[in-house]
Amino acid sequence: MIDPARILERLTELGVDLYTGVPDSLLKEFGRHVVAAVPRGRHIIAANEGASVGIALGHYLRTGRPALVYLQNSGFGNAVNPLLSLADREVYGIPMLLLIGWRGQPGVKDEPQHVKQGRVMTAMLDAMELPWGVLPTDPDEADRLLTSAVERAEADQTPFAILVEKDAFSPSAAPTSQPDTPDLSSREEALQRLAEAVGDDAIVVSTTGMLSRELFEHRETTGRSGARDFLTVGGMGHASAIALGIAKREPEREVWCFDGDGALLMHLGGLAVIADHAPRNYLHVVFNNGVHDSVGGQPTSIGVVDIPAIARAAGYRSAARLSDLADLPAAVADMRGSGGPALLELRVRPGNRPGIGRPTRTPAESKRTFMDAIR
Ligand SMILES: Cc1ncc(C[n+]2csc(CCOP(=O)(O)OP(=O)(O)O)c2C)c(N)n1
Repeated sequence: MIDPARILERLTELGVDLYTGVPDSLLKEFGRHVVAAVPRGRHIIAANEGASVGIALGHYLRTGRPALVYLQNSGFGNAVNPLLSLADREVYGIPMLLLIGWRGQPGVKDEPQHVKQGRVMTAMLDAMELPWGVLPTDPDEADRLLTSAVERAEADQTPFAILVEKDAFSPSAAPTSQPDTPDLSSREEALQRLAEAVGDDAIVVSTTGMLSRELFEHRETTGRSGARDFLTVGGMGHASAIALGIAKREPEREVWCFDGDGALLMHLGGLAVIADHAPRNYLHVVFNNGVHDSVGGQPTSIGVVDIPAIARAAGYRSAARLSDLADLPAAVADMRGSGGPALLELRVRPGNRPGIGRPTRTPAESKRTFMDAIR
């Protein structure tokens, strides 16, 4: 295993002085170290992976130095467009390092949504004609790879990808800094109370990460089938669009999207399209814990955002914020009363109960059950 501090030191020696990306569970220890050790002026957690390529590109234009972009391979698709149509050596030719958490690496057991992306990862890099390597777990070899990656990126004016395998990093010595929010409920408790207030007849589209796992577990422990839940296990940021697609063709039932703040920011433009097109049965709840909780608790930029104000400005019929779960039934009644698209920001604290289960149905089974249950 490699100490994240050592990687950061080596990158600094190599002249890499901007860090940007979207957090990943495999890069959790590296990310924790970057949050603690790199000053805010040199570390930008981006809304999505494509935006972090943009930030790295801008940084290079002004400084002539490569930035490091970190991401989970789930988010590589978001980065493909700016990589190929801007940073590529046949376009502007922008040196940068891509540090990619390799979920679903062949031979390593992982969740269904990671298996295909993991398997095609190196073929995608080859097809894109990007130079790449796998981060060695021996620290000296890792140093050598980083050195040659920066040299190659600069000599060939190209992004260089470094794949990171599971458990490559040793735990960072950096302290975890989480927002201090003792008065707020946990996401799990808020979710359970919301699920009860929403009732069993509605359709629920839940966002990527822990929230979907918590919803699945809640349905199991309360003896519900969860048949009308669609768990957005991959495609982070798209739960609200999926809910829109369903709601457009759903004449009777309510369609609820249970979203996260990181996921909301990832494709924030969707709010305007929802406001423009969603029918009255579209009801949107954002569980705002201020962080990417599911992959290690790194902050999102939601702290500077007034979510209800943004929703209203985008054209939602109503929007509100709630911190005390005692007010939840009234808030749900208000959303129903105003009609959708309506948004509720639910302030919750970061963190999850250890040992939350994972969906036991395959995605294909869930799809069939869901389609049968809502037809
Ligand atoms: C496109 C993409 N990028 C990154 C990830 C990794 N990832 C999974 S969950 C998650 C955090 C989600 O944060 P948020 O929406 O705020 O929900 P929370 O985990 O805080 O409940 C991330 C970054 C992913 N699955 N897909």
